Amino acid sequence: MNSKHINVAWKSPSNIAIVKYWGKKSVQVPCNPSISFTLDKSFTEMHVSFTQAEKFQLEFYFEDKPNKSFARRIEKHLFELDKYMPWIKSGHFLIHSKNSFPHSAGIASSASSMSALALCLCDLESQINSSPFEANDFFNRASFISRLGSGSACRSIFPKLALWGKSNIHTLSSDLYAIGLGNELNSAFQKVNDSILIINSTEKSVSSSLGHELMQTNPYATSRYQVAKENCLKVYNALVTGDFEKFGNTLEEEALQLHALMMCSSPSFILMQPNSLIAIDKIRKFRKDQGLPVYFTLDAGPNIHLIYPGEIREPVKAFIESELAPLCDGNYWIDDQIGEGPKKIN
Ligand code: 2P0
Repeated sequence: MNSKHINVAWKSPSNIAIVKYWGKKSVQVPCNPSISFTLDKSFTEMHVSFTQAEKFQLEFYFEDKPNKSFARRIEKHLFELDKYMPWIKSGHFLIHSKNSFPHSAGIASSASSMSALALCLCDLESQINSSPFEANDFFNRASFISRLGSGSACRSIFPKLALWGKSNIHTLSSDLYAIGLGNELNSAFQKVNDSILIINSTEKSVSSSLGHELMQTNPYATSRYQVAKENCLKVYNALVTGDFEKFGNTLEEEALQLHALMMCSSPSFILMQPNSLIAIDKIRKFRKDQGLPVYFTLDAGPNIHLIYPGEIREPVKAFIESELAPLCDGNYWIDDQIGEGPKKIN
């Protein structure tokens, strides 16, 4: 090892799944392939200072304050990476992390934070070994390492569009890392907007790990995994041909199926709230009345992601401000869009 002390920093975005990952096998292997848009304004910025030491040590700060629960998760992840990055155990890590979105926004931050951490680790690795990776190899490895921290994080590594999980869409697809498909997107999807309506900003009532675990006994699991595979193909075809309507119909089907799966799990969870349903109703009515391609999706929580082409931003913004923002917690919504993926901070 040449370097005794190395600082690295990366900014990495969150992503919104079009076809959802819900259900996994051991070691973060998904039960079905998933596809996502990479976001732009919702990101984590992480600074890692590594010093070679006798013994492993971690100091973790979230928004300049020590954060024990996230530190424990990162420590566990770093120990589990020993097989792939043995140098970790002889390092003192000082990590500062912050998100561009408020912690209380109810947005899953594991995708942005675990991908930012993986990028920092792969960057450290190449400097420690004095062997710069080819760009493609670097991002593949970062996606692989991200997946071990949080499944959905492996999709955040790539610009615009990512596919994770073995699928007949693409010969290079893998259960072990995501691949970027941004350059296959039709021009109709180059400027997709994602307006995130914060219906409720409190913590999720079901953790992702419990949600994935509940799929093991869900009576509809087998048919769900088959439908998800087919939906990946449908969505991919719509994305490359520029068919916003076909894309939007599958987007909504996926979101409602994810919530239906949780409703019929044992124990069961209802993660939407009355205002989520009112918003969905208004969105569908607006689409029909105005003839505009505005569709919705949800994560495993009550917040609504409004997905539409950038070209119709003005009328949609007016609709959000008059009809949807009043349904949000403190009228709060996040004005995001499809993004170019992670960036190294110098
Ligand atoms: C997704 N979600 O595809 C789905 C849709 C939430 C709803 O992936 O246990 O935090 O860390 O692998 O990635 C959330 O699960 O789960 C998730 P882990 P993760 O985005």
